[in-house]
Amino acid sequence: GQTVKLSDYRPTDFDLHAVELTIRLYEGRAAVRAQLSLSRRAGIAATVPLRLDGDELTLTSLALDGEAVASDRYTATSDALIVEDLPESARFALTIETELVPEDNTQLSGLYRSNGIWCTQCEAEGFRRITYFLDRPDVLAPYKVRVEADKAAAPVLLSNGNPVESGDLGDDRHFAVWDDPFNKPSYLFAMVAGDLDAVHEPFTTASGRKVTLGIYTEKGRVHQAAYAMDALKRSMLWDERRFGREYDLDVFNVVAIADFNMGAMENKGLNVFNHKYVLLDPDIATDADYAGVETVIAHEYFHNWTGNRITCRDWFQLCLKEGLTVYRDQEFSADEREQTVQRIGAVRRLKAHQFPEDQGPLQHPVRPSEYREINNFYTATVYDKGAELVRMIATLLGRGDFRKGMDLYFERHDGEATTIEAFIACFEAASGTDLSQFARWYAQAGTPTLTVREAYDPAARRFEVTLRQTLSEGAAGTGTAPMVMPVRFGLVGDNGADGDPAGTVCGDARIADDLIVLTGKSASVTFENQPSRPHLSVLRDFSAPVTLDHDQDAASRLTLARLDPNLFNRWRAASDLVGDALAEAGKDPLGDSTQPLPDAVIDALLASAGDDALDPAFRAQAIALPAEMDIARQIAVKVDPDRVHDAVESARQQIGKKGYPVFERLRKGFDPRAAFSPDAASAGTRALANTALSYLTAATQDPGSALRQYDAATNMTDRMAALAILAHHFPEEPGTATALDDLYRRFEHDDLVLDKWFALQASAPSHDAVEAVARLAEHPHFTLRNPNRVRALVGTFATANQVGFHRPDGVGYQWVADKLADLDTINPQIAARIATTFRAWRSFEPARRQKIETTLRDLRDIKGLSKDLRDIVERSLK
Ligand code: B3K
Ligand code: ZN
Repeated sequence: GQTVKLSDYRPTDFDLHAVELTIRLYEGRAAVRAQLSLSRRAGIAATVPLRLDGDELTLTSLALDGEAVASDRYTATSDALIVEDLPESARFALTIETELVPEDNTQLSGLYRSNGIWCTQCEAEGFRRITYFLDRPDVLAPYKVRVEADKAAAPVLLSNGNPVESGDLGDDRHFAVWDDPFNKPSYLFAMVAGDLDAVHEPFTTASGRKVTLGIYTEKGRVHQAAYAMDALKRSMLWDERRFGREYDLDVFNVVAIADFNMGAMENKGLNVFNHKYVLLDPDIATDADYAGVETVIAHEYFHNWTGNRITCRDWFQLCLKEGLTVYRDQEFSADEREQTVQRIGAVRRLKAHQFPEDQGPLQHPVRPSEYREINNFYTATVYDKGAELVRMIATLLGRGDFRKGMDLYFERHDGEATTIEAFIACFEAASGTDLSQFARWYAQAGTPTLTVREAYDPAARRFEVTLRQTLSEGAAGTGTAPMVMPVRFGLVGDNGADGDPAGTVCGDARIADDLIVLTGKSASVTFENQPSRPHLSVLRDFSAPVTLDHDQDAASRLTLARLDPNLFNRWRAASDLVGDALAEAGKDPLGDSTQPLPDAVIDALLASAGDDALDPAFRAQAIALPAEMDIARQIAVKVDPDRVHDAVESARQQIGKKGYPVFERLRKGFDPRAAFSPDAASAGTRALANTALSYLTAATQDPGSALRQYDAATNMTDRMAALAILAHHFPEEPGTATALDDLYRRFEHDDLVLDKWFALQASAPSHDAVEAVARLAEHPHFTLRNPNRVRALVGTFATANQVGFHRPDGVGYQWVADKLADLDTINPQIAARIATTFRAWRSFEPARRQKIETTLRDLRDIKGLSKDLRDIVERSLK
């Protein structure tokens, strides 16, 4: 494959002024006519041809200003159209006709059909699969789109912008015309046509614009869109209040589609969603699903300003829209739900997905400087670490100046395709801060380590804290210079109260209030008048995306786990104590992994769990054990997943036994028949009760209460929680198979619940799991053509079943690799995404490590591998 480099960026030779598209849809084919108004850019020689991108295209006709272009003036291949002898300076109109077969488009990029519905997905480079085009984000134009289709097959015809015209064509066909006045890049184009149900609601913006909101679903499912509609309205209001951003068209439409490569897509005025992130009701969806819908609806809506009104100059700037928009959706969820719980969730995700990426062979900076396949860069690093960088800017500047910087960004760059440099410059201008050193975060890959050492001198009543940052050179080789690290902290007394944070800095740092900003390799901070040794609560709220190395004594850690007034750090203190103990137990091949947790640690966990003054959702987080994958990452070398699993299992039993009275009390206070409400508080109550149930069954080794909860459940959250306990911990119990069959029979016709059914079985930890998933892959409801189904079975097995996937004989690796090879011929983007699971191969004990490496090499040697999958496999082996 060819490598694209940021340093090679240059603007196009031609300007695009307007686009008119006509899309005619028929059974088995689509005819596309694109009329492009273009002109040669000043200074570009008349001999320079126009080169348009294509991908698997068939040209049927080409005209210049209405006249057919002679065949010696152009070259058309499936992936490019080159036209010579174009006017020197005048505008000209190029009319391009292509013909496609949407039914055969299994990659789900470009124009395809999902359950009979025609739809498009263009980011990053899908528009070139519809017509030849300057398919890059810095080419902006207004679009006018006419869609024609059979009335019965597609009564609904949608595109970007505002509807301007529609009518009858005779022959049972009709048309609609849509006009999008906002300049946009091709990746934001969308069209949907089909027999859809819809719900509409009005929304009036702060300045009085009347907008009609629409959500479209497959027939018979529109009643499941109510929560999404509610989340959309709350998102619109929040963006007005928090960022002063209003919506700008007469309509805003969302369409839910069954076959979709990712979560959703922010096309201007016409968001297209994976239906998993729209369709909900209490019978089919869990609380986590509700939270997911709220987040994704908000995220795509927020893109209207951060992504659409202001877009990216090139794909290297992807974090300009994604990191910023994730930051915005995180802030929205924190405001709508509970701040600490949201932050804990975001940090857990960052550590589970971004840290391993940043510490392995697929490492890349938040703004990469080269790629072979851009779709492989929609990563946790670009999205989630990208959001952390925006969060750090907000922390460094403070809320007021951060908002001023955002306002300036919207004012300066509205309508542009711009860069990270331009974004950062707005915050520098608004605050008078020099952010040039901070900008290294965008260029240097890797997770820095923040080392914290403390010393207390009782005679002098002085407490001294030393901070040091280090970054080791990883696969990306992007440098290790010191970065700007905001470190929020508190000095907690034995009574759990924060002391005065005033301290004196020595070295490359500054301190203001409870924030130390480390700018050089190291610095120390001295706190005087400390009559007793304070408990240092450092990196509060995870104020920088770093690995913390703090050799704090056990007494302080336990105090913080019980009393830190910063709840985020209270959670982290407990979760680190547990994580460290489990990593110890999981790593030692001779040690005893049956009592992995010291009593004092369990008591600290139970203190939070039993504290009724705390938010139930927080309490549920406080006693949730780390994922096996997180423990494996902490062990880092010679990992044996079986040992890690055993350590976690015995910790569950230990906590369950010691906490029995607490968990019993929590269960007593829980009414499983209470009417379902998806709000955060109710969800938190369910989370806590279901965590308690899991510990109780671990303590008693009796599935009875889980079986009863499954049968009595009045919502999917409680039902799935019970079923997960049964499938994961009581696989031999006859009632488990009965419950799994029951779920299947109840929901056989609901693909979203079937995904849960597949995923739950794929995640059940056992050495026989590979046989189980192999059997499920033969199930009539399994198909490689639906990304959700593939993720549910293959993706879940490969990422959430450490014991099964890493079976010592390597058959788990082999099974996944075989599926990926098949999938690659159908949908390379999804194959490449799942293949990233192999990237951690160097961290396993020698036998498994060698087997994963062989699996990767065998994959690499397959002829005709897509460039998506090849890129991941080759970089993983590096
Ligand atoms: N921008 C899209 C992701 C497109 C992925 C292309 N491979 C969804 C989002 O981030 O909002
Ligand atoms: Zn996004």
